[in-house]
Amino acid sequence: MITLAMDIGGTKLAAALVDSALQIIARREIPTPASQTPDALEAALRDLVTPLWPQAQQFAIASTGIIQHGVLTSINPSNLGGLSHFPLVDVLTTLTGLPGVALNDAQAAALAEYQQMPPAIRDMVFITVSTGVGGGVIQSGRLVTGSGGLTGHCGHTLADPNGPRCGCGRVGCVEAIASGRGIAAAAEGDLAGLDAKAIFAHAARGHEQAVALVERSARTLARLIADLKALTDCQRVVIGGSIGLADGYLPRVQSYLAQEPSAYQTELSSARHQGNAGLLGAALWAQGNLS
Ligand code: ADP
Ligand code: BMX
Repeated sequence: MITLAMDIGGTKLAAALVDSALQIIARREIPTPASQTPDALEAALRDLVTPLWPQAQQFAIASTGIIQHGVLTSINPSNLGGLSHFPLVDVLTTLTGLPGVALNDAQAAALAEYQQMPPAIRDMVFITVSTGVGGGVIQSGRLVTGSGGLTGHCGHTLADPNGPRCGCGRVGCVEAIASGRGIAAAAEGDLAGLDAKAIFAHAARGHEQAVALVERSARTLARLIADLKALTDCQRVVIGGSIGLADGYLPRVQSYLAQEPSAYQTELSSARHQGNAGLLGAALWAQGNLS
């Protein structure tokens, strides 16, 4: 059984053919279209999957946003160019004629990463630090999605009541400070207008403001992890997303977490599947729900 897996993020769209042993046999990636009308997203998805889908028997989507009944609803529409609703599963079924499923990107990644955990770990949280900040919660060995699909949306918990307004409508969310968009939005002077990747490159060369922006993100994430430990008693937090996986980021988070009282500390690790965690988690979800 070959699954066409897709990962829809605020910055990039990825697709892969994944076999029953969860091996990736082909993979493509394109930027998320800048003008994100439903038509633009549909056209980009068509371009992405056309070379792949004829070899697949089913599809599986990991997507940014709250995913319920195959429909994407943004909690932070500004992450997705203002796109608030998109009928993911219907669009892909029409495009490919295949049966398929969809779930949130961080929830999918949590599922894939949990497969790699030692059996003693029953409670785990995955956090993506990427365009936004997303999360997936494993409790007692099972992925929790919630009745409304919202479980794990830890990017929208409060980091600073005096912080920036988040695209979700709240003020001071973790995402508004720690995410790629949050880092870029706070940049001033010679860093103004740069994306988070470029700001990390400046930080690596010791640029004072860039270092401060990266530290602010890592400190905010560490506090979030302490909150998640209190809420879920997680034995492990796995960090992914291009910012979460960036050189030196995890050790920074670790050093801020070490400043918290011991009850709020937990083991941290980088996503074993790196940038493929969402794709593989979606394929696993399809194996459990379709095959
Ligand atoms: P998506 O949000 O689409 O899943 P990513 O996980 O790649 O995509 O996250 C995109 C964010 O990560 C952007 O803000 C981008 O600037 C930033 N980014 C990409 N590569 C790097 C890198 N090597 N170091 C730091 N930040 C990066
Ligand atoms: C936002 C939210 C989450 C998502 C997270 C990471 C939207 C469109 N997305 O908090 O559902 O998991 O971003 O998304 O409201 P990414 O695009 O950074 O991977």
